[in-house]
Amino acid sequence: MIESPDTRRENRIPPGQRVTEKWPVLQYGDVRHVDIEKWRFTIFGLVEERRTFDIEEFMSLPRVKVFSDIHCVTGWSKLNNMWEGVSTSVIKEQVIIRPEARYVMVHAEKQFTTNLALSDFFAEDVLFAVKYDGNDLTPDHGYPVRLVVPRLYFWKSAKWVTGVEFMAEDKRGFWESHGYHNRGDPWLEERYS
Ligand SMILES: Nc1nc2c(c(=O)[nH]1)N[C@H]1C(S)=C(S)[C@@H](COP(=O)(O)O)O[C@H]1N2
Ligand SMILES: [Mo]
Repeated sequence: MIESPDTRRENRIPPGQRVTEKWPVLQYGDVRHVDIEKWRFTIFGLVEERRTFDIEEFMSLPRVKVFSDIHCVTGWSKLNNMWEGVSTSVIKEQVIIRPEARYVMVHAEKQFTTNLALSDFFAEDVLFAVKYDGNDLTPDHGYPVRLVVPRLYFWKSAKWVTGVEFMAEDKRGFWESHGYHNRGDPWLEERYS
């Protein structure tokens, strides 16, 4: 099990955040209901050969558990979350990434995107989660697969993920081009830009 380093801070609540016990559901538009038979996960962009996984192939990749806190830019934080899924380090082993690649765009259903620097994407506590607290994700929290980036605001944690694109230049994702910060470190209050 990997403990996100932020969970070991003496003060776990970033500035301007309040703790909630509930788990709010937030996204642009409606909850997506993914047809599991048609779902695919594609690794593309600056890779030697793109790879596509169907649900069975994705679910048979090695798993990791990550313990982390959630910080939403709207002001709520939810502590002590246990995720299980595929570490981004496992994704890295599935392809040969070209040396020019420095950023990723994570893609989700209905054209949702979010961008990350490679160093944030490959941090040890980042995973494509398939389970929360031992159960499959529910549709409203991203079933079948969501990204979890514990050390950045939760809008980076794309629900209903369909793939990841490696890029040489940074490009803003959905919320990042609608006024949110490009990176989103909650400890620096990188909320809007
Ligand atoms: N596909 C998709 N993922 C998304 C979003 C979205 O609009 N679409 N919104 C983000 C935002 S702003 C937040 S706060 C979290 C909320 O996740 P939750 O509903 O599981 O709490 O999902 C993130 N992931
Ligand atoms: Mo959000």
